[in-house]
Amino acid sequence: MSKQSISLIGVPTDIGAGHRGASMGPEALRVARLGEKLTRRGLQVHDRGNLVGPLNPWQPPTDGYRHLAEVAAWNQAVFTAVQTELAAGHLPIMLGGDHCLAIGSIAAVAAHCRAQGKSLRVLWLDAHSDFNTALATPSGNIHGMPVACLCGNGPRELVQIGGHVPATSPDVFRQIGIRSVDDIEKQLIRDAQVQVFDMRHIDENGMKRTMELALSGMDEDTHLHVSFDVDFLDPTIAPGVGTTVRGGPNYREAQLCMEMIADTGRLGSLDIVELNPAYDKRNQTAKLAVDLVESLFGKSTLIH
Ligand code: Z70
Ligand code: MN
Ligand code: MN
Ligand code: MN
Repeated sequence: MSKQSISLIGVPTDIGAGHRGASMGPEALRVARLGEKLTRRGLQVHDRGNLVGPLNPWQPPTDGYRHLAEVAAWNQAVFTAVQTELAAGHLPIMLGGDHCLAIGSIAAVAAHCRAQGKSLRVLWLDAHSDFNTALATPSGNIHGMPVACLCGNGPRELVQIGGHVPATSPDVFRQIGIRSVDDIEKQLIRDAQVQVFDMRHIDENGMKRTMELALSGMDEDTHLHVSFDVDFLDPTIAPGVGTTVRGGPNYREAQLCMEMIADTGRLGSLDIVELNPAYDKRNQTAKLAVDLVESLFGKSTLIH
């Protein structure tokens, strides 16, 4: 078998977020040597550089959305870039950037799966469900809405990215680490029957059982996409995010989560999002994210 080809795609945006600074995430991940670490794991790594898009105008929301036109422009670029990499047989890694970029990346992955007759599974590692709508959102920040948009519940400009409406459906998602969901958003999650493994589930069942459940039902035709919001992690180990929410997975739980995903051999694409160097200390959160991504690509402490 030839070397797996990885394409790093920088998406320097904080256009969908409520705090500035996630736009510095791609460079922080490079400074933490993400590319070199994956190369050392025997992967062929191409760094495609950064996508370009509109600057952050830092405006209040209008009609329930903040920066809608700019979010759409960024995601159109993400969609095209991911589509290109998947068509070339490469595994795209988004270096975010705020979580709104998952609209474009997962729309492209879903289109690829439809064309290839593959089934899609999305692991959404996050403190938040990101299932808000214009009516439900307390903030207007679109990084709180990508899952809803991908399921067809959102503005035309975002729901139509990729051309197929809806891009995908709630049944492909497994959300892990969830501990901050708004009231109306909770009802939307229930109505859509999104499978959520929240922190209570992890506390009661352990990360091992949680991941067995979240990864069950996949086969050799499954494309696994991981959308890794760094605020998934407990803020004591990962302070470098815009919104910290206490009570997240600790270092060992996060490692096991990544190792069990690696063991499936099905990983086909990845978003690393919401890393915010403006809130970090000596790039420690970027280094931790890189450490975890190495595990996601098979680095293991196991001897046998
Ligand atoms: C809240 C909202 C959010 C971060 C997503 C928070 C959304 N549910 N925050 N990711 N960091 O405003 O929609
Ligand atoms: Mn190549
Ligand atoms: Mn998120
Ligand atoms: Mn989050």
